[in-house]
Amino acid sequence: EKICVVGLGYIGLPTAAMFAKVGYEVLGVDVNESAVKLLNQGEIHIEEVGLRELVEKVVREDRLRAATSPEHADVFIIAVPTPNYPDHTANLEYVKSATKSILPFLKKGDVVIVESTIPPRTIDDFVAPIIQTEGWNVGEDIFLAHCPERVLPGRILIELVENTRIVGGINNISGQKAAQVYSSFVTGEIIITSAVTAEMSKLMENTYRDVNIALANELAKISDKLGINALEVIELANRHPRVNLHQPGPGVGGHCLAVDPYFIIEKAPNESPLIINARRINNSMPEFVIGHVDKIVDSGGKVAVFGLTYKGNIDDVRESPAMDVVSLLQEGNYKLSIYDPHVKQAQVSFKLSTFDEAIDQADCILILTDHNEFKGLDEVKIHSKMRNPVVFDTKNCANINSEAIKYYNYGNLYE
Ligand code: SAJ
Repeated sequence: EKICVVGLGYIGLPTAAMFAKVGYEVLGVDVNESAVKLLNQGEIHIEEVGLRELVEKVVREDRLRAATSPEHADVFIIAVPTPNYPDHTANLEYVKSATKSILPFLKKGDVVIVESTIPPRTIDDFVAPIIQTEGWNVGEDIFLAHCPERVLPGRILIELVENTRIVGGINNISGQKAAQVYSSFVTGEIIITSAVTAEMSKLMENTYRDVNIALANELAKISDKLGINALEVIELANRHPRVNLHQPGPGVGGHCLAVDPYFIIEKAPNESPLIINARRINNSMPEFVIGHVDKIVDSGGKVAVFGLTYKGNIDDVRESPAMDVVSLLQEGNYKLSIYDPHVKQAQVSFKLSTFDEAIDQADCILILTDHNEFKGLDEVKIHSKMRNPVVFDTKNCANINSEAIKYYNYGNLYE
């Protein structure tokens, strides 16, 4: 059988490689010509643990190749991005053009699967009608399903195989056909449901996390006002068997949690006040951080920002709250140095410093990301090189032991 995967990003490429590994003939399609060229040489344009080796092998064995347009196949998988427009509604242009691009190559009995994260009802109201324009009876001639991806960057190749997979068919037979496709490599459970339930389940997973983080961030603000150690409260409350408070931080980033809840809000704004407020609270955290930097550092002082990525030990700065904190600091009256061992200079428009440059004569180290490198900082160096040895750790990750360094996290900001 032949599979055509449209979109060779963080999801499409590993998925294509996995199908090739288990014996399908796979064509990967992308508009990015250099990515296509690289792939045909057995190389990859993104970073993911284990992916390089896998792709090299399946390309060498002629089971995976890439092109800029689709071909006839038995299964089509659409894994293109669905970014937000500036007003936060979903931009479905890539889904639309990907779906249109496969139309000339469809034959009776083909299976079409959308993996991209999409607002509820998109399969029924947007994707199916595009396929119907060619005269196909969707659900009878062409089987259509939404199978959302749920993998965590850094663990993609493991989670693709082991996670439970939700398969939402436009009708039952479509669900069954799509489930059969995934059963070739998924060892986790495969659960068949409707397309709209699959769409909503995916969105609620990320919304659940966003709302819970907002609750933790709100707790941090309340505790700050009342002089309570928020981090200790979280630890103790979580000793309850049915409580799982999340961790507060400088905000929520990434292209999933900070984006997906808006897909629900867009469809039912009046019914989503909790989700809307969670987004507001999380978006307000960079200002909360700045408010405290203002208290800790005198005007004209030097702030050493540690960490720019949206979470620890990755190189992704997209939608990162740390980038918002940097913009706000740039507007304020500070000298700034910025250090992130995972970010390359070409990724950002401001100058990056080394650790030594960053802390030199600084008045505060501001930790915004929980990279492993920040978990055991050189306290002797910090103490000797900083003008004022102060650390403000918004991720509660640095283990500062020296009494000579003033250490703040969300547990003692009120001090
Ligand atoms: N964060 C907190 N406090 C916490 C946990 C996370 O502030 O207690 C912040 C992180 O620092 C980061 C953001 O939340 O800025 C998101 O990080 P994350 O690790 O929660 O998730 P992502 O965005 O890397 O990946 C999520 C995952 N979804 C869930 O865990 C429900 C992943 O499984 C999805 O596949 C992915 O979104 C996606 O593609 O939708």
